Amino acid sequence: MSLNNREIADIFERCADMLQIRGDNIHRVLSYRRAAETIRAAPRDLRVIAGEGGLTDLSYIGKTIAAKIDEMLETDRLEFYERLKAEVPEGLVDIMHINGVGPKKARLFWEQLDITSVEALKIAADNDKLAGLPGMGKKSQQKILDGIEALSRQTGRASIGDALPAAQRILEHLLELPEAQAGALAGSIRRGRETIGDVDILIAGDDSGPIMQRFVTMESVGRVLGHGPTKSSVELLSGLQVDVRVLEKARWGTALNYFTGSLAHNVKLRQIALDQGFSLNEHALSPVDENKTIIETAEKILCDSEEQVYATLGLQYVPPELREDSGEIEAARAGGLPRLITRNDIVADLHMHSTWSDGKHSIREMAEACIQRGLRAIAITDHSRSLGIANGLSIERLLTQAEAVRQLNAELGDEIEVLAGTEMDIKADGELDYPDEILAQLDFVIASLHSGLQQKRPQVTERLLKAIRNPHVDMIGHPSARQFPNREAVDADWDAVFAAAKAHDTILEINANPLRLDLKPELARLAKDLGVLLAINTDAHQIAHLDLMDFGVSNARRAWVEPEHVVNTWTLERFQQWLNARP
Ligand code: DGT
Ligand code: CA
Ligand code: CA
Ligand code: ZN
Repeated sequence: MSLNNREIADIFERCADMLQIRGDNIHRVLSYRRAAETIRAAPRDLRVIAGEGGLTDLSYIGKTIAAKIDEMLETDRLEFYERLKAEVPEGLVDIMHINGVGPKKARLFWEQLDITSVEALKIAADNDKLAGLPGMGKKSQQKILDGIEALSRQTGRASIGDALPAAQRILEHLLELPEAQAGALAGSIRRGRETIGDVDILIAGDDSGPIMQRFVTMESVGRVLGHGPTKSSVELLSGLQVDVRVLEKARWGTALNYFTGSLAHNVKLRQIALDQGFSLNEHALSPVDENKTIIETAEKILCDSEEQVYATLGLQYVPPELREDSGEIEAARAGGLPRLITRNDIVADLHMHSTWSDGKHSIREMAEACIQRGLRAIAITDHSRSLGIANGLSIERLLTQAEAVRQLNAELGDEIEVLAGTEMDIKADGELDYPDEILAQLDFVIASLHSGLQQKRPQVTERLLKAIRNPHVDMIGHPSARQFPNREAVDADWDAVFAAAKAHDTILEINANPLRLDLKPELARLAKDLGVLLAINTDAHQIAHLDLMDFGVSNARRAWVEPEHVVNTWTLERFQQWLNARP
């Protein structure tokens, strides 16, 4: 076995981790980390790139790193990494990735208690051995135990933010072939789930040979897991698994329906079909006798569209995001499916950052990028003063920024409305980061949890309620503070939070960043059902992030959300009226 892109990236990543544990210069650590990132994102095999002499053309790959890549391609090992392993026990790398640990603490546990594995760390924490170490206490010890538990729950699923662009590229690549008559993504990625087990792609065509050949020989393939005429599977260099199925165009509707799932939705549909005298599978609707056995002599119904499948069963067409057997079939039968929100309904983005805090672009650059994207209103919402790590704004800087935003707004005229806002921290002690008289001077105030995320339910709930009740707070940002892959949502009494949001007319956010997607669909649906206002925002820290809106819209669709429930679908006039009616 020779090393592939992902394995080489992993080795560099581990080198970076070990250097960091050893206490090396941060620039040296970062050079390995960035190289790993570049390699993970590379769409082509490193072996091919190296063969063309193109390694150093990749960003963050200089001569030193390129030489190490060559060494790994030739010898399947890296001497530098072997030497590091002799010095820094490998288990420390796993330890430092536990939520709440990091390189310094990993080193502390190693030096003080000779701990070199996650298991040993868990035993030490269970026996109360960590709490007495310098800079540690009962709380941080418990946090580590929680972190170890979270680690064991990790599933190896990909974020939709990583999987969707890769899947779309493959689909387009296959559709370039004349043999490919039509194509679509299916499975969980079509349903817009926040994590993806594997990517499912369907292609319609009569001659599958060239399609499968093109698929298994793509440059981004790491390993071929199966190669047949109707189904092939590969593992990409990134580690993502992709299945491609080729089928007759005449059966497109039943096939797309079957492979989109979910399994639970399919099972219910099949029962409805049986009740009407048909067996439903990926190939057709086949008439059955009273023993539910297929009547071989009877003519089968082939469906070339999903619409036809649902119509034949007497159902409204069910959008993929709803196919989770959570009431959609009953609603489709009664003609009561929601008119789901779409990207086109969105005319505003009320949460974004600029160079004033931890964003990459200036407020003008962000505003102009939003004009290009057709938005009618945005809010500039940089971090607040206690978030030092994100260069949060002091009161003085906040007020200066608000003036700069209003100036910009005047210059941009009718093209877009730029609101002066803040993403204010709800501090761990429950206090808000700016006083009311300052908040009163802003156009749009977000309050968000960024710290104290491990607190117990009553405490977290109280913090959220206090922010919601403050008349100056217009919206709660990413309310549960979850982050993929390993930061759990806070534990809060959501019934109480939603009731308060409804009572005080405070918006709850659906944060569109694919690493957040917060509120998650289940909670957003509950909030919506209670009449709570929602907003879908990108929380962009750079211009490219403005395009993450689609993920938020999918998430809202999974929550059965209609345009009416979402304030950034409203006309500017209506939204401003709403704002003006607030203190
Ligand atoms: P994933 O990959 O774990 O994120 O989730 P899915 O939903 O993409 O699941 P996957 O890839 O195993 O299968 C794709 C779809 O194919 C699934 O949503 C429903 C359909 N499917 C798979 N196996 C069966 C089965 O045994 N019976 C039926 N009715 N449908 C199936
Ligand atoms: Ca799948
Ligand atoms: Ca699959
Ligand atoms: Zn933010």
